[in-house]
Amino acid sequence: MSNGALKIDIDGAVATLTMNRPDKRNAMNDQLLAEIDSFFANPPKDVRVAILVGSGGHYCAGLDLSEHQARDAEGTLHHSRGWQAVMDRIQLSGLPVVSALFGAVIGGGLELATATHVRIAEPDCIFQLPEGRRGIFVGGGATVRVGRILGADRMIEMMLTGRKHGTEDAVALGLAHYAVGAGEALPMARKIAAQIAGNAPLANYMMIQAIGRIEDMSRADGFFTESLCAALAQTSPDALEGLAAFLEKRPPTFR
Ligand code: 1HE
Repeated sequence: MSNGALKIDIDGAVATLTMNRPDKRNAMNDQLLAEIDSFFANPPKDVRVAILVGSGGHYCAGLDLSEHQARDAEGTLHHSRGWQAVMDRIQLSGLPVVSALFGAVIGGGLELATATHVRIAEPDCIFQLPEGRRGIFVGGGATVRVGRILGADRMIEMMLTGRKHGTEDAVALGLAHYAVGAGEALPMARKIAAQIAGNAPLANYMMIQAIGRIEDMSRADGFFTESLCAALAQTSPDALEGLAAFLEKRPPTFR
């Protein structure tokens, strides 16, 4: 299925979303952003995990600078808030999202990748925040998501210098979780997606919804929220099934 900028392939419980603007290194224009948003706003019923990948050897080269319009402060505020809303939707739609990374993971492309939950990187990845060179600033959530992964100090250095981190650095810094060989990111993403799709849906949902929010809470509120999540998950039918399957030495069958 394709509306143009985003190709959507569904195989059982896994949807693969391919950003399909290879001539522009999958730079993000309003259409691509809207198509990604519309998928996560209303994911197909039987889909349990999404994979996000680019075409033509790149993940995403960030904001489409050729379609960049001069906006006033109010217009830029709304544009940035629009990006943040889409990145939030990706992170919190309830579907776990696995990114297969190669080539450019730059600017808004890194903002996009860090809104996804599992990031698998091939050796040729370029992780960069070159906004300073373009005379602009991040606006798709990087100060929060990349800032929390790297810490403010490292993010400031990364932006000031515009340096490019390679895959090994990115894994050490937490920008990516796995380093794989050339051509291996998408196959590994499929493997991991299938594994995640085999978890109990409510357990996946809790991981995605609770852990990031707990990071924003006080310790006391975090511990209490954790207990509430445990109470919901551990009293669900899937918990009975998961525990019984373990004791009976068989794979679980969840709802
Ligand atoms: C683009 C874009 C783009 C490529 N917008 N057109 N992002 C950037 O600053 C990244 C800018 N791009 C690059 O650094 C390089 O293009 C790449 C490292 C990604 C790829 O290099 P390469 O040698 O493979 O390709 P290329 O020849 O540079 O690019 C191929 C074409 O894609 C070319 O167009 P053509 O008409 O000359 O063929 C490029 O202009 C085009 N292209 N990237 C538009 N980004 C919410 S705020 C977020 C703020 C940001 O994201 S700022 C960072 C923007």
